[in-house]
Amino acid sequence: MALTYFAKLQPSGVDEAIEEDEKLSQATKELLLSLPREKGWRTPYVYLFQGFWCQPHEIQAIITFQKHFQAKDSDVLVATVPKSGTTWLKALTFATVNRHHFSSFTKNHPLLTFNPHDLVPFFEYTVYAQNDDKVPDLSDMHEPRIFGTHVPFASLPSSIKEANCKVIYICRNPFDTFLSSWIFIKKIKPGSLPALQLEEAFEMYCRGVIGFGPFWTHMLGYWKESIERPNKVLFLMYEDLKEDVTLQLKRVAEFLDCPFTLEEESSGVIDDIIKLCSFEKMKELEINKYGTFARNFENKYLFRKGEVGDSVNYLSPSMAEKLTKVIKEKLDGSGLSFRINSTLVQVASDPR
Ligand code: PAP
Repeated sequence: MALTYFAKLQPSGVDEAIEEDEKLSQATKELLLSLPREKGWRTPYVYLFQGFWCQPHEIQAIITFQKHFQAKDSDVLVATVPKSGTTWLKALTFATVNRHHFSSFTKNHPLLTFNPHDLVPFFEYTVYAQNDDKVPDLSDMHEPRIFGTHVPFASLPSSIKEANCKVIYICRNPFDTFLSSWIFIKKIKPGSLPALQLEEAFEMYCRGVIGFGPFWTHMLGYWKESIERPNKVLFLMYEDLKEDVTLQLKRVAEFLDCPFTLEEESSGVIDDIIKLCSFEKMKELEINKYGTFARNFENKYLFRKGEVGDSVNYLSPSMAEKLTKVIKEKLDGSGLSFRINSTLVQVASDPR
């Protein structure tokens, strides 16, 4: 594969940051030495692990996840490429699945005081973020358990693939996903690392070098599974949610075997959930203005603009053209396409 070949051309050797990292086991350090690596977005390097690019701590956590996680049939998994609408979908899923447990969507609802990432934990950043010797006991978790992950479908533990648990995937057009990632990482990156310039980050993104990328492999993995097993994987689009969130939320509830009743619909339950999870509402909550995620970054950075097509304000015509080509080439024949903002399409087809 061209990607692997390129990565192998990079100088190999010891990464000092890895050597001194006490949170990484010796086994992980040795594994990292054997993997192709490239300059990272947020860490000095990302490593090509099981066919996707990943940061060292995540690789260790994913190995623990693959080794120990036992899926239950009632589990729900929210899966995404980073910056595709994870926070939004986690909130909508949590509020929908647990709607009978809370008497109000405006008072005392957990989403008013917790960030969605705290209520729907990521396997790779939260659940299995500790060393292998500290594997959490998940048997006491309230059911249905809802988890989040950025791990590509092919690398999910076999128990998830084999159990009757459900996976909801949200996909976003790569133009906006790229932009959202670049801006987010610029804000949260440690000061010791120089910020990636837009052009450099864009080149890396187009080659697939970004956390959990290439983006096309990630999307296609879940896309194909959603076609082959529509009861297992529901494939959603961020742009569709922005256009008609009611329709998409009803799809989610039906897929999870908890459809909204006519009575719920007429009494405004769907509207209440949508309002509670809306960008405007979530952005203004104390927890999302001043809280932090896993002591890693401030929650406020998860809520930027929440719009479709903002990338048109950042990408040059030649960049838009280049990414359009990459998308066409990589997704060709798959049936997966994006209703990209018309201005972007115009820019991409009119290189000056
Ligand atoms: P993550 O992968 O770090 O969890 P994720 O939530 O997937 O991030 O993506 C963040 C994007 O979703 C941001 O997009 P932007 O940079 O283009 O603005 C963020 O604004 C947007 N977002 C967050 N919450 C919502 C929401 N409730 N409704 C719509 N968009 C949202």
